[in-house]
Amino acid sequence: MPIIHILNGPNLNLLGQRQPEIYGRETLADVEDACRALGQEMGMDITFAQDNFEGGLVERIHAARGVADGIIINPAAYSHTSVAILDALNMFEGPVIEVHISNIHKREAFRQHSYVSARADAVIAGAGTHGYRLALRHLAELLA
Ligand code: DHK
Repeated sequence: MPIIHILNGPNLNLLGQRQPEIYGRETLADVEDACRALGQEMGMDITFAQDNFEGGLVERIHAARGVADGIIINPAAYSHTSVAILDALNMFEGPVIEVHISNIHKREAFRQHSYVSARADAVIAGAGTHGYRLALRHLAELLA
């Protein structure tokens, strides 16, 4: 059974409360439940985590090495700033899918560059929280 680590960056713990006009009304727990349900349907073992700290995300990526078959990551604001997360992902052997709930390309100029995209095998932006399930389906294809 493929092992998928789904990692979420800063402020996503407040999903559902933070700027719902941009990020929607679903909570991160709702996203986790939906991912676990789809994972079960597709025969995937899902680990789901959120971290407000850059180093915490780096350590979770290290922990995925040699353990997870694929990573789905919404690095949130660290997408636009973090060479450390890019470097950590470059040490991960499997496919990496980058997810943004909002369409970062329609937003402020500073959101339109993501360091993580230099490593990601696919980038999903603007599909809302459905983007996580799209990422799971794409990983299933890549790992088949
Ligand atoms: C989430 C954030 O927290 C922002 O900092 C990013 C991303 C966009 C999202 O759309 O999921 O710029």
